[in-house]
Amino acid sequence: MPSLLSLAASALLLARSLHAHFTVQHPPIIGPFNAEEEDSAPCGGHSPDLNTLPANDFHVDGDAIATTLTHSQSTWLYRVTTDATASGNWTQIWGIVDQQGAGAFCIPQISVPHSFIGQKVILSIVSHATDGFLYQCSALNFVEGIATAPSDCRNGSNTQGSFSSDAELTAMLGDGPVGSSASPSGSSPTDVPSGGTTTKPGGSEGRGVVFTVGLMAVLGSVLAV
Ligand SMILES: [Cu+2]
Repeated sequence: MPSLLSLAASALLLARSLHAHFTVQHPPIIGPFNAEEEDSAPCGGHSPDLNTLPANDFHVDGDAIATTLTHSQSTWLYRVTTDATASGNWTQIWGIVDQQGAGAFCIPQISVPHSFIGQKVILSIVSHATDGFLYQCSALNFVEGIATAPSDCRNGSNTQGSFSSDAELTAMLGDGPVGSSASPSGSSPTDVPSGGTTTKPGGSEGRGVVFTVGLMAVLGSVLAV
């Protein structure tokens, strides 16, 4: 007969594994997904090798990143590197986004400079939420053109996004730290922005358009620096 302690331990394990932090629907991740390792930089517990990984086409004039968050708030960093083992040299490909509300969250048309065409990279998606920093990766081939947003690019009825800033996330660019080992306890990792445009999901299609137009302006300023 199992002891009370082992029952409690099992329950705790189950609760932990059910708490997925965040998952990625598009593009396909370097997997398998492991919630227990998701706080391990830069790829949620995986040690990628660009030389052997199959890569997914990502269109430079617009392609989607779709995630699902179990927390009620996160800021997001989307960064890429040509470093084969994802050990540094990170470039930001989109502005820092603040997500309010748990659930599906998709940026339908992320665009990058044409100079990226032909590059094979590791995309690292970093979430900064209430329990710290979380990571997932995907291997990408940047290709010409624009993609139609996949069917799994959608937004929950409760989620909204706006541009924000997050000094701890931007510190992970360039040859800064690949990830943060900062303990989530003690500090308050969530800074709710006071300014910026906020788009409300009034149907995923309309929202996508608003988001894209707003992001274009910010992308220009980010990449012009
Ligand atoms: Cu979490």
